[in-house]
Amino acid sequence: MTYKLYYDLGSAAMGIRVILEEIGAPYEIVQSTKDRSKPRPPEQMTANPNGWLPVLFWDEHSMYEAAAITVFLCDRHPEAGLAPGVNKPERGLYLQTLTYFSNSVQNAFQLYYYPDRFADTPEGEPSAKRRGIKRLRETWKVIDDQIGDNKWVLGNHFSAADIYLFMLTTWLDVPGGHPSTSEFPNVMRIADATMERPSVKFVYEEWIAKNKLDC
Ligand SMILES: N[C@@H](CCC(=O)N[C@@H](CS)C(=O)NCC(=O)O)C(=O)O
Repeated sequence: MTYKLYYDLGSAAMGIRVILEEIGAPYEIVQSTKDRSKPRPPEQMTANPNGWLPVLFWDEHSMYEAAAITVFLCDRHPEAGLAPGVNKPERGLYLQTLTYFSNSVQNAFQLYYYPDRFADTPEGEPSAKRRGIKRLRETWKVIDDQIGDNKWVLGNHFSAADIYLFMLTTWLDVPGGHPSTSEFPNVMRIADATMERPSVKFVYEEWIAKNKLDC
């Protein structure tokens, strides 16, 4: 069985690709786009009428939502050790953090990147963007405090939550007014450590080169 991942550089599909690399599962990439002005493959739109990435296909099934795909893949491949099992004490924090990333941190990014979804006139969009930037500061601070002195997001063990955190930090648009990770030293420490993983270097190489990030 080969997973099929609908993908674009810079999209939330990148974190899922890192997870697939860490798992070592066979997968293929289907090039799509996060650009809403461009057509997306019809089978992607059928699986996810919202039109956004990532979408994962396997056998005759498909699903979307990056956090849900993360949980799904890590549970299907426990040998990769990317998530605490259902009876482990860290399981609650794992699910809490992924859901918070998806519901709150990503929502703050959406206010900034897709302000038309939050304002009913073009005149309202700058206000939505500004609120998004403030919300980024608020939500990243909650995560930074949650991490505290932990080595990784969940404590002593690397997990898919660290990959998800790293992916979210790559969306910070500092020239556009977003906070830099240097405002959140615990987040920065984990993002930097995650960037050292071969899976992350492999998946993000092109993106890092284009965005001139230090690696
Ligand atoms: N809640 C979704 C959001 C995904 C999302 O916003 N994807 C962006 C790229 S990171 C996208 O495909 N945008 C194009 C669109 O919204 O049409 C998830 O976490 O999977």
